[in-house]
Amino acid sequence: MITVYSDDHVGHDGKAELHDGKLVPSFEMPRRAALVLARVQETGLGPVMPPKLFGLDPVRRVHAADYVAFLEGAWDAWVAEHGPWDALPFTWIAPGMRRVVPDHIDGKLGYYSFDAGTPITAGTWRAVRAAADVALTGAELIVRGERGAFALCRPPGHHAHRACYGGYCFFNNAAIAAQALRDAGAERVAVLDIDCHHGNGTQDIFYDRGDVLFVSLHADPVQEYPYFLGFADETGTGAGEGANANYPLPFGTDFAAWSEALAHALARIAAFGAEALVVSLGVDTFKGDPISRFRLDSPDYTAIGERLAAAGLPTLFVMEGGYAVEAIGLNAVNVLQGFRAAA
Ligand code: SP5
Ligand code: ZN
Repeated sequence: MITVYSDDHVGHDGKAELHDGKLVPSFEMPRRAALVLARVQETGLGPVMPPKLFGLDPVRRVHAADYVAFLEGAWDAWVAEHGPWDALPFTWIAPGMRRVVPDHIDGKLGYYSFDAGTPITAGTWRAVRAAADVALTGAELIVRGERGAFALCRPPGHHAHRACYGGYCFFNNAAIAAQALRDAGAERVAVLDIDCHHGNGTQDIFYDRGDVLFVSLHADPVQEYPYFLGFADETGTGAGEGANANYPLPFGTDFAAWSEALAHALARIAAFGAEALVVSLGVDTFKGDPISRFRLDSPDYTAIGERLAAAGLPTLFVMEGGYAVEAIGLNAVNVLQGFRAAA
């Protein structure tokens, strides 16, 4: 299986996020991608290739133009106002307030975000562009007939909405890839999100569309971030009615229970008649993850890969979360090896 990877992620290097009332070192760090790449190489999963450059047009197929322009200029605007340390928002729009774009960078950060865990740093723009190119290159491999491909994206993407960042995510790499697959001729595309957190951004981007099915297994939002989306009664709207399926699971979920939900998710994907599958591959379901509360173990990831292969679809894996850094390579690449062996 081909892995697509770019070093351009390293400059996205947040110092701190707001966690349990304190500013703590960012869980989402450059070493994550380095360790996944090292594991890809050490296991001989397959060749590693750099991304092609696609520009911003395919990004704007799922993100608002003003949002993309904001991200491009955010670091410079922040530095001009505050100096060269991480840009973090501190206030947001609540119901009853006005949705007007502020002039001031502090207002803009709140306008275009939904949490205080997602710093913008000197290399963020370059990293998010590269991650989109990595996802798009992976999608192109699938279009060209690969059975599976791995887009080793960093930063992750599934929390990013059409015009809003958060949850360590800026561009929604999986959504960009799914849209690219549609634009390349796939009539129906499914996105299966197995990150421990609900893929609120991906869900919202495709919520009113019947051509992209979004299915997510995640910690129940009554207990876990992102709290405000990801409930089981969210089934899509308009043309998208029936093309969204959430499987919220309680803290402490082990592989047996998780696996049962996966069977339901895969049945939904089969019934939908997808021509291609995008997997939002988070491994923060691992029992050792520092910010999550599921109980999956490393060998379970191999079994997940085998189960995904059995769906029989051309499959693009897009890297999302996973913060037990020492185990991230093992867990992520176990999924890919399981898939490759069974495909
Ligand atoms: C891509 C991805 O996995 N993003 C995750 C972003 C999660 N950020 C907030 C995590 C909050 C976890 N809260 C745990 C509280 C423990 N006291
Ligand atoms: Zn996550």
